[in-house]
Amino acid sequence: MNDTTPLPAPASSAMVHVPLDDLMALARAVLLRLGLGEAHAGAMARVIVAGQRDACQSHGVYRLTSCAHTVRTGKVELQALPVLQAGAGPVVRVDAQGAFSPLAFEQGLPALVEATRRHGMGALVINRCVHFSALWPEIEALTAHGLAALALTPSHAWVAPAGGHQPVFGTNPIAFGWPRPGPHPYVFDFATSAIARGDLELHRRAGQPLPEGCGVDGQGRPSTDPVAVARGAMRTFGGHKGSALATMVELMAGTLIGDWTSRESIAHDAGAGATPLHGELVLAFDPAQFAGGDAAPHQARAEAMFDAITGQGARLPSQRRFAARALSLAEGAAVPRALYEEILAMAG
Ligand code: NDP
Ligand code: PYC
Repeated sequence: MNDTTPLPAPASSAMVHVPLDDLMALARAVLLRLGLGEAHAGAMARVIVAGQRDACQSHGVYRLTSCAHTVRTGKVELQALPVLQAGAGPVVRVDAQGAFSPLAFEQGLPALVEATRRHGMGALVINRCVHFSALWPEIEALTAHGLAALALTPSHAWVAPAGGHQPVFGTNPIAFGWPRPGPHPYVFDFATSAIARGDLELHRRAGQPLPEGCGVDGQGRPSTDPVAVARGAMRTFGGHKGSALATMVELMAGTLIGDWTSRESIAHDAGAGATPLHGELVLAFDPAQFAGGDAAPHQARAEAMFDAITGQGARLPSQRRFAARALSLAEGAAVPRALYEEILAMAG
């Protein structure tokens, strides 16, 4: 959720601070109890706990509740293991076989890095995955190898095109990363909708209205009621520009990779309210090969640009996340108390 769409911060007494190892054990226990295989539970817990650690409330431990609902609908494979297809070319494919996506990404990552080193550029195509996660953990896994990266994925058709009011697009996130000297890469990761669906759900759970401009009700009238917007349509960010970016995500991470668009994902869902089922496209670029020689001076020019941004008091994307991460590593991840209790109950 960006600075223009704030959900009022809970009072500090409404938060508990949970050491990251404990939160990881709790998330794994919940996922195993839901019937997921060991490998899936581990990969999913890593992504979910990373979200909470970085204070990304819409993609942190709250996701355990929607994973549980998805399992109950029967719309996800609990044990199926990803099937990797990596040849000598730049495109690495992983068929997630209808299971959750984090394990598919983890299994494709080494082959993607190898293909990128070999060809200068590589693509990871993940097919048939149930996708609930933020994209920045995947981007950071690539910048850690010194690569630039771009990730795209559709979701369910919840979002109307600019000028219309019938859902066509998913919330379709786009994430980008650029490796930097020091511990933190440059990373942005955002939904192309005015608000992520996860944030809409958090507003609904908290009984809070949405910020203006996030969606319309079933009659196409602007609304700030999360329930009415969930029944109507969400809006893209930035009008026709967000609408075009959302279209690109449907094409590049849907039809291009032979997988479902958000419309097909929601048709398959048939009102069950499960997490979307579709594909994901992750692209990686080796700066050493793209620069056409020594990349170091060009990296230095990128650093000069970052300095020009922060030098005037503007912040870089992910700066808030990295600050939250440092705090969580020192004090444990902050989790809303009511949510923590709900998750403890889920773990039995
Ligand atoms: P936000 O609007 O919260 O943040 C978007 C990006 O902008 C972040 O990188 C954020 O950095 C940065 N940012 C925010 N405010 C500023 C600022 N003032 N100056 C500079 N940068 C800023 O993201 P969304 O709510 O749109 O998306 C949240 C998450 O939801 C994403 O991780 C996305 O991947 C996930 N998502 C997943 C979907 C899926 O299908 N799997 C679908 C849709 C969304 P920072 O974090 O540091 O604030
Ligand atoms: O927050 O929009 C969202 C979302 C959709 C799928 C996973 N997260």
